[in-house]
Amino acid sequence: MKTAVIFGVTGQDGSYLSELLLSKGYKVVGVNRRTSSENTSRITYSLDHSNFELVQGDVTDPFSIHRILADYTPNEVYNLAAQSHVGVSFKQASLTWSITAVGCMNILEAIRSMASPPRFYQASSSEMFGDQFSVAKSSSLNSLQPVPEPYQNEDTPFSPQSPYAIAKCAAHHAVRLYRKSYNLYACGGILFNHESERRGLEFVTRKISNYVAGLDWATRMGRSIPKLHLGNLLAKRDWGHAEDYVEAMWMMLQQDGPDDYVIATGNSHSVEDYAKEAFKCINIEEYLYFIEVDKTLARPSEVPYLRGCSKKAFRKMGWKPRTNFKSLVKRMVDHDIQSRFQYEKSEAEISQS
Ligand code: NAP
Ligand code: F7E
Repeated sequence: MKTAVIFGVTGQDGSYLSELLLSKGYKVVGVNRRTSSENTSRITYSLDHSNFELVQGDVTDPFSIHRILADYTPNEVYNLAAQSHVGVSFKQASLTWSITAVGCMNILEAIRSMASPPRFYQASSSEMFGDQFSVAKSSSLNSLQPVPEPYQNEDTPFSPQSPYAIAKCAAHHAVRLYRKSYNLYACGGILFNHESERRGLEFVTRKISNYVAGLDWATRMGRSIPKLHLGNLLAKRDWGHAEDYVEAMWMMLQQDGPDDYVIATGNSHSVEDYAKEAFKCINIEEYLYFIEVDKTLARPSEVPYLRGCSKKAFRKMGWKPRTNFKSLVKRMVDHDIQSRFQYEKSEAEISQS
């Protein structure tokens, strides 16, 4: 039986990856940092599984990493641990670097000192591209073709626009260096935005789907709720579903040799497009009425446009996304509406008991 260690198991991706690996017959060791209140709500399925173990550790504490790797001698290690909110990284830059950059270095150092180093996956990010993109060479165009949309792929230069993105670039370069210098099987998965029903409420997609569910409930109750405050509505992102993306992480560690891959859907939509689609799920066309643009939510520096080209991942690993933009939005809104129903039902049961 293969053993995998997941740093960041309590997060969105950690929870899906854990379930994927358990379904493939792995023993999964999930690493959880100490928090003052419960943070395992996303991994209830894994916690009940006989092949899953939750251990305490923190990527900023090299001793805890060494201990876990020595105790379990895993075949594969996935580093998903990060302070992953871009906006927060402007306010807690040093903490973000410690977790997101130094944390990766700590794991790489621990791995290279092992007698039999495990395969390593690093959660790199499309944020590393920042304001850069590539365009198809003009020689591949003729006058009948429309100008192709710009994109980012493995050859697009990095131009990080936040403390978070700089930390991810540092970690990504460390992975490349350790792969070359110590012959490690280490991969950087350059994943574009991926969302889900388990996405944190502070990310824009979930913030919107959760608001729409609240509005749906309020309308049914004949009540009104405050407007939805959003920052930059014009930023464009390439949004996919996290379930599809964790599969790519696993695939990267099953190849003949290590490499870096862009993972994306190839389609880009603005924050406003997402909002429009989400309100449509509850039959509201006049969505702008419910939105207030709040300048305090705009970032000091923005990433205006992301659209990934994951041809390499398809060509070399056969990976492709299954969930398109419309179904992603619908899944998230439907889930949040259902959660509200469940909550209302249990509140009503409590008040009657
Ligand atoms: P997430 O939900 O924010 O999860 C981050 C995880 O890291 C959580 O389990 C968190 O634990 C853990 N963590 C934070 N600090 C830690 C520390 N010092 N030691 C150990 N664990 C720590 O993020 P996600 O969306 O699942 O993303 C997973 C990874 O992919 C992250 O590295 C993120 O930067 C990267 N990424 C995400 C996307 C995306 O669109 N989702 C795209 C590209 C790259 P707590 O539960 O205790 O907070
Ligand atoms: O913002 C704009 C915001 O915070 C998306 C992380 O997983 O993906 C994620 O980073 C866009 C930005 O995600 C609000 O300015 C407008 O342009 O949902 P987000 P992100 O910054 O793209 C990358 C790939 C990662 O690696 C990260 O870990 O939406 N926006 N209004 C807003 N964003 C937020 N959060 N809240 C707003 O009210």
